[in-house]
Amino acid sequence: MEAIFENRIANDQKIEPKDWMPEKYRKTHIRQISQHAHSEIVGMLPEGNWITRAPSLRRKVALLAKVQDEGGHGLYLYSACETLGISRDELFEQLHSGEAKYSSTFNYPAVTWADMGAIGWLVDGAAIINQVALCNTSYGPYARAMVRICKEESFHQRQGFEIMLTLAKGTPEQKAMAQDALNRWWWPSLMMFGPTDAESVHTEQSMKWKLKRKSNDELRQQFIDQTVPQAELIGLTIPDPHLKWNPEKGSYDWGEINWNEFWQVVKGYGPCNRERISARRKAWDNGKWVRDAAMVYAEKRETDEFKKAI
Ligand code: BYC
Repeated sequence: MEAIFENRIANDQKIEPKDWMPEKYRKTHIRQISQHAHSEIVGMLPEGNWITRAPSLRRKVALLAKVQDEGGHGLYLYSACETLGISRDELFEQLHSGEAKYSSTFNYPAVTWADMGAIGWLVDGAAIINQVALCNTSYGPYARAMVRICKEESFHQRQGFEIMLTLAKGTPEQKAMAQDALNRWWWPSLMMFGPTDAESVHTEQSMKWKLKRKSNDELRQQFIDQTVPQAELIGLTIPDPHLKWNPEKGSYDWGEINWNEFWQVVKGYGPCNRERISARRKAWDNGKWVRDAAMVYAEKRETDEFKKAI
């Protein structure tokens, strides 16, 4: 069994839910896919906060659609995760108890409208770079979910960049607001790629299983190289005094991430960790009557259909 599994991985064939897989492969996928799903759902909160305050109908419609898309991404990912033999109730329990992580970046507040631009441009931009690599991941349901998610993330990234572009071309106050949002979201976006390769406990095994196709540092570098020219194009400055083009490497050198801050946020002590988890718990508790009603209705339909059949 193990030899067949290894052979499939070596030949870039997808592993499907009913295939035999090592227990550690299954658990690692539950960990990563569920944390990814939780990130999408918790990621709705900072932007959801701005839907009622969007500056025009066009902006409101686009932001509403984007936040709904994130909810949809969470649902595809929870479904993919359930194929590994864990229930959605268990997954939510892990999120609410703090056992499962979600992306550190969503523990920062969205304080001005420009943050909607910075989140779309940088956070979704970072997510795409990470997720394009995951379209080719070895577990079939995860890879297929990623293909659709990436298409939607491209729209999100562009709507964010367009907000930043508009603000950067606007009044001096608007440009300052865009710069301030870039200053606050730059480093949290770089942190989304996880610890350095030297510190990453899961990368080595995940690369062998082709769960991860590129390392944390490789993806982070790719994001920086892609994003710096975009900032230059709209006349904004990346808040890193050490950022410098390195012609020999053919990529940017850049400053040190504040890893202490990263781990504090990951461990639950970021600016909004408590607020985010309590919002999710509240949504779960308030939705209980809907889940209960849906279950009763499903049982009733089943009984009715059974009665009709006999
Ligand atoms: N935040 O060994 P490592 C979105 C944890 S949402 C928190 O490198 P791995 C969007 C890591 O879990 C997109 N924790 O781990 C939504 C591990 O702890 P555990 C979110 C982090 O798994 C709404 C420990 O640190 N994307 O697009 O090999 C609006 C050691 O790390 C973080 C995904 O989830 C972090 N940033 O690599 C807008 C992508 N980084 O689990 C946008 C899928 C690390 O042992 N996930 N940790 O307790 C991945 O690609 C990988 O899981 C990571 C980490 C690159 C994130």
